[in-house]
Amino acid sequence: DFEFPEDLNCVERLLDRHIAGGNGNKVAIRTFDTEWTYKDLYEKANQIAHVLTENLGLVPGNRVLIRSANNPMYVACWFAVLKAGGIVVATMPLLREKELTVMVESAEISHALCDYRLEEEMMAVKSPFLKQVITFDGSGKGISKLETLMANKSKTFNNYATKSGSLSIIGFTSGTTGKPKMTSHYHKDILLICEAFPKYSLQPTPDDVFTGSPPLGFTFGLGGLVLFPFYFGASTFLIEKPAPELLLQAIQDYKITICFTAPTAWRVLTQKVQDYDISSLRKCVSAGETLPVKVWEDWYKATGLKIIDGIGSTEILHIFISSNEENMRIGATGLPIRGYEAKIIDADGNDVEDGTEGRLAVRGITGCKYLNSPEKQMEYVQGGWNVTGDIFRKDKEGYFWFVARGDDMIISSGYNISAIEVESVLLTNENVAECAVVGLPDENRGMLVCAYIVLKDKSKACDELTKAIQDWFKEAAAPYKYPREIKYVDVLPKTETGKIQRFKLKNTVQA
Ligand code: 3SK
Repeated sequence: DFEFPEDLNCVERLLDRHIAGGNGNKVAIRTFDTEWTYKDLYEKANQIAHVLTENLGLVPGNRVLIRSANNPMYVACWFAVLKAGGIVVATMPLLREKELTVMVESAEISHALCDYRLEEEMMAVKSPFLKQVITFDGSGKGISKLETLMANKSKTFNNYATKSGSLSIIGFTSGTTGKPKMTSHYHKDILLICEAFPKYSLQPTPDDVFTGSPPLGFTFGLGGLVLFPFYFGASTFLIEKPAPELLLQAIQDYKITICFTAPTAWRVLTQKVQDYDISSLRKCVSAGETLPVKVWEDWYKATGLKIIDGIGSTEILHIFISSNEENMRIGATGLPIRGYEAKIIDADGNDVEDGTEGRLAVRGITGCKYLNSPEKQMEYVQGGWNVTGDIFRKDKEGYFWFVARGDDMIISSGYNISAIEVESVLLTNENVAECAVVGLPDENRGMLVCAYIVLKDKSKACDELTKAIQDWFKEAAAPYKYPREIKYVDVLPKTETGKIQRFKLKNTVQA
């Protein structure tokens, strides 16, 4: 299953094959407003590929930025760039001029395809690398520059003859540490991940309908909402602004069978799900952050469905540890999936005994290939193993249990305290809507546990409530873990993929 020919353009497997196989009339993408068949998608991708090569001077190997929310034109542009031999650099729609400039300069981006509704920040980017910025209409209602140029182009295109080891995409890490890195993946990697997580955990069929909230600029979303559905000849439902109510509406009205989203969204979906008929749903996938047991249990009680947790990374491309309904252990992230091995190592890179906490290392069919950063590459890949920043432990049966992000351990008075664990306890308090826990420097204890809390009712914030939460915490978990400092905030800083940016909280406090 993991063998692909040397001559390979991944678009042939994901898209063109369905046309050649007579499935062109099958729906590939739906939104609340529109419906595209595989033939529609194929023809539009071909026309865009013509525009790129004939009007915009794209040559194979050029890097092309795509800036858009999740919509059908985004997907057509993604396929078109690869058909033309370009390399896709997908971005999150909310990025600002400064962040876009960093990407353009570091990835040497020559072309940008941008939804006209997001053009202001894109047009402000000034870089000698960027030769062409062209807008399209992701809303599908009007017409923009790209659509005008597409109008008289042929609906067929001879794909550029890439190799299985040609670069296909460049992904920027989401910046939880504040410093984005450039990861790269080959054409074969795009197909390899389709043989891994979906076959292990989802067993997709052409009848499946995928949906979810992650942006396509995040490889979790790219896999779950484009690569997996199309690899298996299924269809995808895209939502530009995936509020929980819209996800539930889509599941009900469009008979969604597989949904990808993050733990925070699963929590909110649980509170609203009783108002919808979600009987079509058969697989629920969570990644991006560790899934609290309470979220899993509440969703299971409300729906009878077991959320499949998983951990992946932009470096590896998609999920590498997960589970399926047969082997799931509640609270564990799971087992290495087909195509991957994982182990726990200590700070010197030595294997540790089962049950001991340490750094998670993984190797398999895909792996980290940082661009322009040999030092970072040597740091991340040691002896063939990709050493993630996450702290896990493995039990005797081989299950991996999340402990903390590598940088989320708080060492206070000699105790190792997981910020994530303190957060998951706090989340079970009736007053707490959201929280983030960080360690602050402290003369006596080395570090002090500090919780930033978003209250369900912010008018309740007062010293008495702080004392009540602290006393309650000491009953709910080991007292040494209790947050000695509590700060009430209206919102928590998050990346666009929903990860809490704890480093920002630490920086605010130290400043
Ligand atoms: O954050 C994750 O767990 C993840 C999952 C799938 C693909 C990519 C990432 C970063």
